[in-house]
Amino acid sequence: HASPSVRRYARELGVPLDEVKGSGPKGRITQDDVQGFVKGVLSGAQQTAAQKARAPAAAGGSALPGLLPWPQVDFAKFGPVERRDLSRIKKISGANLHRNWVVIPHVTNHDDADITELEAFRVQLNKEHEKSGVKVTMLAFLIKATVAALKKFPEFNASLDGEQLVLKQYFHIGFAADTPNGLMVPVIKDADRKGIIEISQEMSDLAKKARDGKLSPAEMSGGCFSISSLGGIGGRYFTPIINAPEVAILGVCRSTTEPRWDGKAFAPRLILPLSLSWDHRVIDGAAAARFNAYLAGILADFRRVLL
Ligand code: CAO
Repeated sequence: HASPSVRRYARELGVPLDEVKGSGPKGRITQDDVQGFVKGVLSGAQQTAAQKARAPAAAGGSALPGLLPWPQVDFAKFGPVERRDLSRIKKISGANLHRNWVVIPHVTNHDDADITELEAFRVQLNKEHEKSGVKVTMLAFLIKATVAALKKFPEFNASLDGEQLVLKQYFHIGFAADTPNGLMVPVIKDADRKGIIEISQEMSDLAKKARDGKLSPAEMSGGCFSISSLGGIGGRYFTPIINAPEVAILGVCRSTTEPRWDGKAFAPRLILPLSLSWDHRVIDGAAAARFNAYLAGILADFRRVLL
């Protein structure tokens, strides 16, 4: 129960009256009760039902209404433990990854690219540029190949804005960098206008800055598409989480020499595993399979980037 003036007051403040406890006669809600509710929410002492539904599961709330609360376990009961605070970057990237994982309907397509010739070319380039101090990396070729694929499939270079798709006419590619403090995603701006050597140099500078904790917000913003390369570390395939508001991300693992049938015999080929995660609200499975196949085609014969 609440008087019309209290109802109006609650409406103006956006207070859900059914969540306010009344202190008046017969549980009637007073203006003071509404004010107390607002103060409680602002001070963090209280949450609205909508806030509770959005609260991270690990913080004790449920990620979605109806989910069980996060298990509360006294780990020390089972053996010795040590508690460590999450780094600032882990807290920020964790909250972003959690939102993206929960909100975006992810699908991941796996494919392989034959990079035998490309790797030989990369090794040759590095010999030629030995004295320059710039190391040409596979990731630089992947960035350039990705730009070509984004040009061919523009819905991958887009963001959702309500019921509209914002198609970008620029090509800023982010790459995941592992740092002592956690994951960071520096962005190579205008990758379409840069050569492989320039991209390699810039990536090395940005990765160093990321590791030294010196990346500026501008160097991490404006990305259209991200690449997460675990190639230097290992693994076969994985399911990368999309870096919202982007709509797709490419995961790359370690290349291995494998026997491939060339029509007459098995030949040893260097095979790079690709994992493309995409937002099913924007992209369809057929388009994702085509994107991967196109990308693999470019990596197999880099001259195709000119087409
Ligand atoms: N297959 C096989 N070997 C590969 C490879 C691949 N796909 N990619 C790189 N390598 C090899 C390189 O040849 C190089 O070997 P040498 O030291 O013998 O020359 C070594 O791995 C390091 O590679 P690199 O110098 O080219 O560096 P990179 O481009 O692979 O990586 C960077 C740079 C910043 C992406 C990397 O340091 C990094 O942080 N990776 C982790 C990204 C990550 O954490 N992703 C997960 C995000 S989701 O949690």
